[in-house]
Amino acid sequence: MRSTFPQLNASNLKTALVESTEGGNRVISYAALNLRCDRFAAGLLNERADLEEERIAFFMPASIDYVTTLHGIWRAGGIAVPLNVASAVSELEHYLSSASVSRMVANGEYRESLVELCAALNIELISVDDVMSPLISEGAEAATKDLPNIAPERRAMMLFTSGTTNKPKGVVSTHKTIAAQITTLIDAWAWTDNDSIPLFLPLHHIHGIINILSCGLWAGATVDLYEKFDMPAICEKVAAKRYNVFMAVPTIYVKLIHYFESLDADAVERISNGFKQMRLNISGSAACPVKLFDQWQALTSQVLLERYGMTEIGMGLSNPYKGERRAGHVGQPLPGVQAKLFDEENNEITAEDTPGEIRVRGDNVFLEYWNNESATTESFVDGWFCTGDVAVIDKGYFRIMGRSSVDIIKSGGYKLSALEIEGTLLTHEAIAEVAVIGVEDETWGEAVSAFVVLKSEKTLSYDELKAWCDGKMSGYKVPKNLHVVDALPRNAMGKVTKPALKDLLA
Ligand code: MCA
Ligand code: AMP
Repeated sequence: MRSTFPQLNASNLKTALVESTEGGNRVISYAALNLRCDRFAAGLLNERADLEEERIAFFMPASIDYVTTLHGIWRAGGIAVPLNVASAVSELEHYLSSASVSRMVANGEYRESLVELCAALNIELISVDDVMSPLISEGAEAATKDLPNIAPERRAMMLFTSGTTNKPKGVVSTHKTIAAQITTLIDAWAWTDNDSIPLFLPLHHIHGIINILSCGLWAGATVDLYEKFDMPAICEKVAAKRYNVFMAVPTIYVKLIHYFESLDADAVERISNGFKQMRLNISGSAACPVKLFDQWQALTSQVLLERYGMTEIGMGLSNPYKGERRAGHVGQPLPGVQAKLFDEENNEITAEDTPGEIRVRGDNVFLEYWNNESATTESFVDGWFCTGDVAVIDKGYFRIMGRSSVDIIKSGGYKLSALEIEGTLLTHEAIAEVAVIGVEDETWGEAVSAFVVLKSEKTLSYDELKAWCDGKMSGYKVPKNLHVVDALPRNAMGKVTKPALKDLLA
């Protein structure tokens, strides 16, 4: 017997995953994928009965091996720690040591890039083939017979989110959390085994892991895996009417619209017809501007379904599948999710148009921040998780107003900590003081902008800074612009007043 949470739809020989590679497509059915996950789990266990929440990290793009690893760890009783393959290797050290990771799964060039780091941290570096090949000769039966029975309350996954503090925290969810996050979306968005969806988002975040991959596999749909957002290849498949569901962050819809502008009218018509015939297009992870909502509808006839979520809660609010999808709004609580607004004195706000913090309760909410009891306790009030996002209720629908912290930036769907970026920039030998803010941007939503005071006699150009950041932080964190100033605006307490920096730009 093995855990029922979270499960793959094991029913048939239908295609579960299609992996696009340079050499062509690799296709796997549900039955074959299940066997692979079992074998991988058995290989991880080796002689042990249960991994007992051992943390196993993996550094892989979207692939059959990624899914094998994720489900294999779950089936063997471990905690899956998927890492961002776009991370600078220097950024991984914090994730690996704070989670006390003992094994790391990576293949090919990704494996090569980790050899030194894993040796330094005493982490065993393994590949999917290393783990599975000893079992292949033993046949299907041998692989499955000894997998443990996993209680739904057991820890299953750790994702890292940038907090307002310097170091990203590990957000731990259980099998039960993950199952709740998946099933609410299966119901709300009417997933079926007739669905077919492209997956091109990174696989270390809820959007890719839960909303697309896990929902698709739970429903018995077909998920096409792309290593990255390969716009021409994806648009070709859209034009060929391969997909009926499409999920992306607003930046991707902006990029698609720009791409259309570079194509001739016939090509645009083919692709927009491909979108037109879909049953659902979803936008989330960051605010979808009303202008973008309207542009997308004009181009494709699709009325974007906008929803709101967070690493700690999965999805919380959604516009309806059937019913009014209102631009600039994120809808209402999903089935099984409770979401309310509260004021600073922890009083519930029920009046319309009165801003308050969104707080969430339900099986979808994470268990804890790893090894950080105080942060976990502080993020809950009376059992409600405090999101830090401010919203109003406007004619029955939630509308996001912004965040309570200026130190969180959302760029292209990635949540970034201004303080983390500042910490790295401060190690530059020319920089004396620095403040990082997010500045409104049509493509990225917010663009990372750095204000620096230089040490005396030093100079720094934007290109020099960008080159220096290479390898020290993920590319998407690198400031999009640099402002050298004589002094940073500070309040009477000496704290930088970040809103004043935005005023400087205006
Ligand atoms: C890439 N670049 C970026 C970003 N992405 N800069 C700022 N912000 C970004 N998000 C930079 C690169 O560093 C590079 O810079 C240049 O853009 C081109 O990089 P490339 O990788 O080719 O770009 P892309 O493939 O077009 O990537 C854009 C993207 C990607 C597809 C929108 O950022 C992405 O996948 N974003 C989604 C992240 C996501 O899944 N978020 C969900 C989190 P240079 O040329 O200077 O080197 S989960 C969540 O938020 C909650 C739960 C929720 O509600 O979903
Ligand atoms: P993360 O911590 O990376 O999961 O990012 C979660 C954050 O993304 C939320 O706290 C919100 O600030 C933001 N977010 C997600 N969806 C939306 C949306 N539809 N509109 C505005 N902000 C959103």
